[in-house]
Amino acid sequence: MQVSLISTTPFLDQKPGTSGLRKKVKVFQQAHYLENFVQSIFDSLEIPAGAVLTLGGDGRYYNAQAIQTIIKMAAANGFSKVLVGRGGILSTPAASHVIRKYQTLGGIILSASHNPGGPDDDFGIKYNTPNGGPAPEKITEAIFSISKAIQQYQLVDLPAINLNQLGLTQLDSFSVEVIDPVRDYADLMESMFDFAAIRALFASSFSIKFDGMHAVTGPYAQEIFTQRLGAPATSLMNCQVSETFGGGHPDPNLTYAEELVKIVYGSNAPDFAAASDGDGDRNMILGKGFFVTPSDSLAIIAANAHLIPAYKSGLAGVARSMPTSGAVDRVAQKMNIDCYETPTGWKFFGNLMDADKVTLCGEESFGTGSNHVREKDGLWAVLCWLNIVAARKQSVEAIVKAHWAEYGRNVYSRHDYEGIPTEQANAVMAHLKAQFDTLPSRVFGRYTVATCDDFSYTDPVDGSVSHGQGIRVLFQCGSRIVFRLSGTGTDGATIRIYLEAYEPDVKQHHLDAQVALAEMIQLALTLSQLVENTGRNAPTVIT
Ligand code: VG1
Ligand code: CO
Repeated sequence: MQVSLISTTPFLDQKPGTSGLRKKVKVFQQAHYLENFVQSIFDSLEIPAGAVLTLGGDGRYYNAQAIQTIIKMAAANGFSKVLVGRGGILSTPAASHVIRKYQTLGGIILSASHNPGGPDDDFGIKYNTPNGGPAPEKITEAIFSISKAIQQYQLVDLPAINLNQLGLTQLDSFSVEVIDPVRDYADLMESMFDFAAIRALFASSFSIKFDGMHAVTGPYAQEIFTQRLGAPATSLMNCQVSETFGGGHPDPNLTYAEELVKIVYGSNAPDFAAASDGDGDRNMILGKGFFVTPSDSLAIIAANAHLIPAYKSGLAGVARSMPTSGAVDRVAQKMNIDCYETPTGWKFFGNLMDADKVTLCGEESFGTGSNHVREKDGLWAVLCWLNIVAARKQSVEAIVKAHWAEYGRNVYSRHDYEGIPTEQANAVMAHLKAQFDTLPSRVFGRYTVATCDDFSYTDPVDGSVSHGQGIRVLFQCGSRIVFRLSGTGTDGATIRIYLEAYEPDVKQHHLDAQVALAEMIQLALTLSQLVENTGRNAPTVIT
């Protein structure tokens, strides 16, 4: 195999964000742009003889071309084999599983997750380490610094691989194996959950609706829900994978999964409904006319984990991202296990899981997962809920309300202001920081500020420190407001405001979160001067 060295010049914007490098497709299509980043990943690694790379993406526009390029570069950079999902497709949790199961030297995942796909929309790429998890900051920083100095990349001129044909293609000492993207993952799920109980539930009058949002989980849902668990085909919607996600925004929340939400709040609603995102790592859980807040979902899965075969011997500990509500902390306290608070992004959970400090983790952004892989996992979360419903023989709403009655309710909401000019968003954050010294002890209606800061995290396993992870305003009553700038968007800046208040009184638990949090929502706008700084008077998305 003849390795060609191609001269290039650096792009200075290849800094990975919360979850890899995300840019418009048009940016990735510039000559050398993808190659520079991939070479920077490879240059950050020691690639031993015999190394195997896992490769796959969420199937969005530009996935297939990028896969062919990365195969040629992997061959040139000394990998002996690439494992690639059929059609170049692997959900993010399935990719994590493949990396772990076949002990590959990590993997490259092509995804912009919940961001829209298509020629004018988004593409993304990230490297996952051999534990199956997103590269930690010290590696993403190394990749970024290599990308700023890169002079050349390497590739081998191979014929295009037929990605639709399962099996091995040998090219000299290098090979590509196209694997079934679904089977290994479905087997893993079957080994963890009580499929017999869920099958019996589906055979009763219990009905479900799963919305694949035209994204990567469609084939996985077909295999798991209809083939293995016997749900009728009508239980699935939007499960045909499309490069543009059917022109939609594959983000499973009350705004973007509106088709499913209408069904759930309509007449003849199913008993259970769920959706997942572009790359299959997020989930939304709904009952009949009822929405489960992701932070509550994590807490409820933790509290009921003993009902799930994989966790019946207990949990080592739990972790949540800082902006995620403290509902799971209350469960951990009662179970007498540790609860860790990390910055936003799954890359911070990996060390805790590798060190056996935690079994379950989650984020308020519709991400829940466990140590079965090192990514959040949408279908896994759906199966957790189905297993719990089957074991408790109660509705989703009854399970959530019983949980609140026992632990109190952490009333929670997130308001996103998307597509704000960067200077305006920075002004909002700067205005907040400027008040750090004067806010403590100030009284705003029923809220008195206790402390405020910009969250920092010290990894308890390797001691690495991450600063600037979100502004927290903590009130004396335990309520709090968090302000963060998104690290996954590609259009200007997105300000996220996270609001949380603890309500122990069962008589108040029926209240809509927006009503219960109304005074705090107003206070968040007053403190941040968001309307004055941005001219926006309503959030783009409320979850
Ligand atoms: C968002 C979420 C974060 C999540 C990340 C990746 O990041 O808030 O919790 O880990 O997306 O999820 P940000 O920086 O935009 O707030 V995924 O499903 O897009 O890979
Ligand atoms: Co995702």
